Amino acid sequence: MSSAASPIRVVSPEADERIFVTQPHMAPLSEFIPYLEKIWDSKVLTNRGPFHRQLEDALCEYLGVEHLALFANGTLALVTALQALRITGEVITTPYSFVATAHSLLWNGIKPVFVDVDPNTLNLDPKKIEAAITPQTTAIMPVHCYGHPCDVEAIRQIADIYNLRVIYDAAHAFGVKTESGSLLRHGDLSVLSFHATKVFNTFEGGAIVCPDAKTKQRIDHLKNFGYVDELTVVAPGINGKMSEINAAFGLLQLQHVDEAIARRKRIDAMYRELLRDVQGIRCLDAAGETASNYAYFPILIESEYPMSRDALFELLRSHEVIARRYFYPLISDFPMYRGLPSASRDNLPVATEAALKVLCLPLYPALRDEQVERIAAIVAQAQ
Ligand code: T4K
Repeated sequence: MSSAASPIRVVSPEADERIFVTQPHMAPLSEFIPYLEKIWDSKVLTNRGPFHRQLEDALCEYLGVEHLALFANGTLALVTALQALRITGEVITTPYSFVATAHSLLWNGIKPVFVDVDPNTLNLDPKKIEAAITPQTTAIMPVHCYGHPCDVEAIRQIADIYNLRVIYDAAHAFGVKTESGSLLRHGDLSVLSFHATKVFNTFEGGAIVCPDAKTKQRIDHLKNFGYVDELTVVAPGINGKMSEINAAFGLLQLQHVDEAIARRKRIDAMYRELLRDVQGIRCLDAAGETASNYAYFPILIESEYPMSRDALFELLRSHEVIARRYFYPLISDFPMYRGLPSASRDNLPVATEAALKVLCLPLYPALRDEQVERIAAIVAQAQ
């Protein structure tokens, strides 16, 4: 459908002006050159070089956490976090996430046990966790989906009672705070992603946030093949290290992240205002955070809306707006998971419904006000 044929009065963008769900925020190239020059001079490209160490310290300070180990990406960080705590058996997790969450369990030979999500936050529903615990359960892996905090207190209480470890997949939760400070301080470990599509990106990258120096040391060994020194290998570790070029870029990006989040906040507010009175469109609310990062703008297309979620998805595409259905399909519907008893849709009614209703609208710092208005107009005027 072309916009000329559409009843919606919106300006048709040029073919090369497609608006994607996100676009990486990048510091000016000129500011990066001095970092590159230093790397070219030193010839230190990787293996915990100076930029790597500086970025770990800078992120601890920015995020308000004690210890942090950088990784080449968030998925390797998740896989290693499970290794660091020697997790085995069964782990309770959410089906409503990016597939890397559950894949990290399979890579460790762990059985994922899917539990349904809360209808308001779309995060793991603590009320449903206890019923899924078996003698094989060793841990819970919740996700702060879209950067909205899980019910960390309720999860902690269950973990304490059943002696379970908690590893948060905090890939979306960079910089998010609650009344008690950084959200990343909850659980035994939290895992971040610095992928190109994230609020803070290092091209590819990730990190594990941990509470004590001993755990960080174990994680540092695990991400470097298990090497302690030239002669000592203490574990079958992996190569999960972040390179100097990514770390240097991260240091520069950190100087610009506050302005990026401020712009995201403005876009989030614009969408909420423009979509407030649109029947059948529900914007997902914050979940008790005192500082948000506005990582995503998910809307839920309810039955009162004049068209289905997929029809709206296609309508937006016809206007060169490439929204995304994060997270559809559910992880539990992919072939390597769907045979698990916990993957049954009857066990996951809230997640199943949310996956059919959700659409993430474009949200990134370079998105202009008039583009936000145009996207909201397409959603508001659809019929
Ligand atoms: N846990 C959770 C909860 C996660 O969401 C993720 C990653 C992970 C763990 C794993 O962390 P990492 O190992 O990735 O560090 C994207 C990302 O690839 C993935 O990192 C992210 N979650 C997931 C939610 O989204 P896709 O398949 O949607 O990406 P893609 O390539 O379609 O990118 C979306 C849009 O972004 C593109 O249409 C255009 C724009 N884009 C993307 C890239 C990569 C750019 O403008 N430039 C780029 O370089 O998965």
